[in-house]
Amino acid sequence: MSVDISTETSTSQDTGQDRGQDTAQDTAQGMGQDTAGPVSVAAVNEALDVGRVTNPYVRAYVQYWATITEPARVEVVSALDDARLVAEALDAGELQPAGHGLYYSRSYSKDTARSEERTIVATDDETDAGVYNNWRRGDEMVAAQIHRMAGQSAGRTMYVVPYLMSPEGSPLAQYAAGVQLTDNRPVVLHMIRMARVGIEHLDELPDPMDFVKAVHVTGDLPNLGQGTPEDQRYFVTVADRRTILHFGSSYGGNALLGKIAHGLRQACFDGRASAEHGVGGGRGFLAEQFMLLGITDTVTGKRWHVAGGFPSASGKTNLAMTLAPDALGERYRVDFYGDDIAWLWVGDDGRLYAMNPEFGVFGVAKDTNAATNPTALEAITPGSGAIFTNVAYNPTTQEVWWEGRTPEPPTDVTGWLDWKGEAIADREPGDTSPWAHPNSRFTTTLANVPNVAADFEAPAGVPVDAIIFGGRTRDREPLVRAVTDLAEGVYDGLTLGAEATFAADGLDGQLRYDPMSMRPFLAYGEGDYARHWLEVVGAATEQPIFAHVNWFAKDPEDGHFRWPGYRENLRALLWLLALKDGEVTGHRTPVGIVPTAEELDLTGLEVPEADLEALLSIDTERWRQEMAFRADHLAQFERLPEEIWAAHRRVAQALEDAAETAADLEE
Ligand code: OXD
Ligand code: MN
Repeated sequence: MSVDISTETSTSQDTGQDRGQDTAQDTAQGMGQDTAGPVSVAAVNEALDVGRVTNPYVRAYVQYWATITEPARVEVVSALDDARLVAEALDAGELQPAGHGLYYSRSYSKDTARSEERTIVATDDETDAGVYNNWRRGDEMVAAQIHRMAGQSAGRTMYVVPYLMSPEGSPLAQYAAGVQLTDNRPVVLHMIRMARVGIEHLDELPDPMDFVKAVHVTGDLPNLGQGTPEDQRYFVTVADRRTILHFGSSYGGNALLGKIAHGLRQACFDGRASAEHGVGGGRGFLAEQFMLLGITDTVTGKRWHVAGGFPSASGKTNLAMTLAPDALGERYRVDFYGDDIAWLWVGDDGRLYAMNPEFGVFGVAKDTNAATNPTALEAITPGSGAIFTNVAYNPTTQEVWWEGRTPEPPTDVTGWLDWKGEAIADREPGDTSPWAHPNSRFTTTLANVPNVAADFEAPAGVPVDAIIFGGRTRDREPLVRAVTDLAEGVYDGLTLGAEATFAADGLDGQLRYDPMSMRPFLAYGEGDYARHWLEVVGAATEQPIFAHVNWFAKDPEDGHFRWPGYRENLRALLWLLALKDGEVTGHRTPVGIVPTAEELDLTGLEVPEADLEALLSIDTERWRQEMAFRADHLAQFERLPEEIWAAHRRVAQALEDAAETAADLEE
């Protein structure tokens, strides 16, 4: 695979090495003065030499962007630089200590989340436009970003961060290499936790041009007009040039380019394009916002792997990092692979495989506690190197806190600062605004998670037995419904959504659709994406079972959650895997197979009978209402495969038949 990088990359191989006019001051390793002018060509070359960057395309790319963004110096980093960079960031006040080997960072207050409306996918092919991907022309967006980024790194260091978004030796490693340029040291420290960082990861590129060019320029955050008509920010993936150009944020979701921009958006595009290069038996691969876990039955020795997508706030991270419920813990072991991204492909043996391209977890802190996610808490203990962002912080005691960490905030508020850095003690009486930002985060490596799978870095990935989708719905969805037909499974993913949380968000009970939980990350049109899904998974000789899960059903009378959730959710997955293995049969409904009450292992768990009955049944009327919304949702997508429409019609017809039978019985 190689791509034309001429528009972004200087073709000049001018090393400038013997011009001799540069002093050691403005050369490598960040030794120059802040007042220094733009780094010279010779100084960039020296930095690249010191950083052992020999790939001429990487060198030309760095030179080109240094000319545009005009940093004062350039430094090539590797994971081995972490301790030094942490010390520098502490000295500079970019990080603050949060206990032994733990760090705290605070962002600019208007820069705390991804901005979907400022995020663009650009290509040269208009047919890549989808409903959700904010498609624009490549040339237009490259020119706009060059204009925005010009001179914007003045006085700063441009860090060159070579990275790999896959385990070393993965069959998809060719799509996983990238070089992020960033003028932000905390971003480098996050990248070191979230990706495999170091030039050695790029040593084995099949083609020296096979790296994603990922340029991040922070910009003058207080003056970017965030959320106003004058908004200066743009987060652009020029997917057909394998180039990412993000300007105007230091928040992880916008600034850690290996993660969302490369790991999801670029990889979504590459996954389809890679079919031409024979990947996945000529079908390519899928890059999905999926968690990935392993379950082992220690009695039978059976081992399964489950991948799945959940729209935000539907419990994906908690499920990804779950342990078996206490009552089943002797028998079942749950292994963690990943909480946010999985790449899936069909291996040479015909099985569907998955791997987590990331190296760390960038988790939402809110509501993370010993009950919801004990393994996350263990992954951020002293010495783990974790970085907390936008939580509440006490500089005196070096403690951090977020809503839901403990039932109540610390009673002694002395020294505590909220996420904006304002003293809690100075708050007006009655001020109940959160101490931590609702999107505050912790960043830690996968290896810190106590139940990380022994083979989480295995180059071959792991075979996938089940693909689950998990929405957040209060009444219509049962606890789990299995789907054994591929097109119906893909259809279910395309109609995934979370219920509007406030009346203002939408109609009562109506979903905000989030196909496969990929709405903000799709690189091309939804119809073509559905086709790619059918082709990749359809090529597997052993089909995974699909399922839809819902942990959020409520009793309409008093609003209590019918299912305890969290670690108990494993019971639904165990039933699903037993169904796949032919050990249970469930009962068939128009929308899939649901467990019978006897089949669900409820050892050590009390679920009131009325709740259980509701959890394992289908509300046909509510489903019929949903089908009309689904038809409108799907009708937006161009080139939606006929197989998906046929699946929709089958489910709709089965619901009509069920309604008729129910009416007949009533008569
Ligand atoms: C996200 C994330 O924004 O994973 O989805 O951080
Ligand atoms: Mn995510």
